Amino acid sequence: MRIKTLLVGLAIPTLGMAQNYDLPNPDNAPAPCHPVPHERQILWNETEFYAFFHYGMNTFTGKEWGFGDEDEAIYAPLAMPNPEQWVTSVKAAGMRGGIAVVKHHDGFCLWPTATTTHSIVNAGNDYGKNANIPQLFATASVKHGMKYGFYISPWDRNSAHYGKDTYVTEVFLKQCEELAAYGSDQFEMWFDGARGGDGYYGGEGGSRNIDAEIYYDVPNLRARVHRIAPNCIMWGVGGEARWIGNESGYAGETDWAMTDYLSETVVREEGDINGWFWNPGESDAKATSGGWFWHNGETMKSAERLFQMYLETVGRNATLILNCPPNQYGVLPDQTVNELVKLGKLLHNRLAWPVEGLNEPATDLAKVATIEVSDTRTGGKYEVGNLTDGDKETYWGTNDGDLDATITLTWNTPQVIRYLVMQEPIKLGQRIKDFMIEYSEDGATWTELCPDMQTTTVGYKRIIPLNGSTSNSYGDGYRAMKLRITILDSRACPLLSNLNVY
Ligand code: FUL
Repeated sequence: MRIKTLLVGLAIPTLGMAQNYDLPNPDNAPAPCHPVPHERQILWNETEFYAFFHYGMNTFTGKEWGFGDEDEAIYAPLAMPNPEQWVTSVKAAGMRGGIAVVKHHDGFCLWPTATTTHSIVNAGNDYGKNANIPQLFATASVKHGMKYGFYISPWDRNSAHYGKDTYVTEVFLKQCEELAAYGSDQFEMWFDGARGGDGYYGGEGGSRNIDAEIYYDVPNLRARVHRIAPNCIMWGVGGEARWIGNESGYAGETDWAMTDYLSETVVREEGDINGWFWNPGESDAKATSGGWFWHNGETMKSAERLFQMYLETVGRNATLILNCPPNQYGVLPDQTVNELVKLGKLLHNRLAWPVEGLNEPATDLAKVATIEVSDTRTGGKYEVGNLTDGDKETYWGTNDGDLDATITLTWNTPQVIRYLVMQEPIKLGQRIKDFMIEYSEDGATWTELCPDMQTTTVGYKRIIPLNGSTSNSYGDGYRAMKLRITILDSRACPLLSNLNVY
């Protein structure tokens, strides 16, 4: 270490500045292709698929947006709310965590906060008063090995402070800090984009409108929560992950994890190859037919429809936060639970997604193939075997300047193939921008697969239904002796950490 410092120090006056700071690189490690994610964004991305639980005052009024003037006594659960049931139900679908809504736009807080009396402290019955939702939810999540976080609406129609400076300093930031204290290991805090309008505003009424970027003191908000919960992604207004631009459960087929700042819908869905900061997409979508909150008579979407959503979000370099609303008993209804179990089976049987209690995953055919690549980066650490070793830290890649490559999988006997999964080691940036997939049944003649799909970006994860259809992806599959992936272009030498074929 001392020798290196000395050499750099001596070299400065005599050599060009750029070389003087080159670090030794004995493994020929590829340079990152900027921008790159923060470590907490990588951890967040690895959650992939998690739940949203909209529950609160609206569950009892039947509204989607409460006005803020609701009497606290209306919040009166018909049984003790059971967040542990929420957590175990979504775990059966293969989800890895969840976000509980603990304050919606009506301002009613599902924990005893020091900032307002509009909270469970004044609930209509003991079930309501005694169920501290963030606490129960955090405890249940930890018990079941699930990640957790909270939705706290910045817009608060109950608070007389809303729109004034005092709301941010005396109410909102304090509430975020109170919630951060429910678990320093929480993975995401969710802030919706609503930014004012009509409200009860503590009885003063009127319309209040704010500029979210300035009003919520975002840099301070981020810093104060990260001081308590360092790996907590500040979603939306927090600027660490972006809304995917729709609430229908899809991302763009092309999806970059970078953007410039606030962007129009197409950039939200597709990101921006020239974006200057790492701002990966999250898709929020409803598993039920109607609103975000539970309403009598609403039905659950089918497991097949939810599987399609998964392919169009997680399979396109976004994460999926799927809303499953608890009812007035404080539990997920049976219909929800049953469909979630079916979804877990589909993910496990088709994509080998790990689901507790299920032990017959789809066979990963990449593991039994012979894989040849056109190029391998020198340095001894970037071999093709890294694609299938199950280690997210190792990767295959090409030499600097080689922006295209082929990867060919060959089986001894033809295999029926339906899905291709690829992952880039995103800590080195998102690189691949164009690829093509072909298969051969006889080992000699090639046919392109899903030619109408944008086979452009990969990112943290890309899942390609090989028949090109997300709504009917399973189908008959293709009998293949060989499968060839041609990377046609990349922002820097392409790298892949994982490859699966099912
Ligand atoms: C939106 C809110 O206005 C909806 O009520 C819901 O909570 C959704 C997830 O975010 O911005």
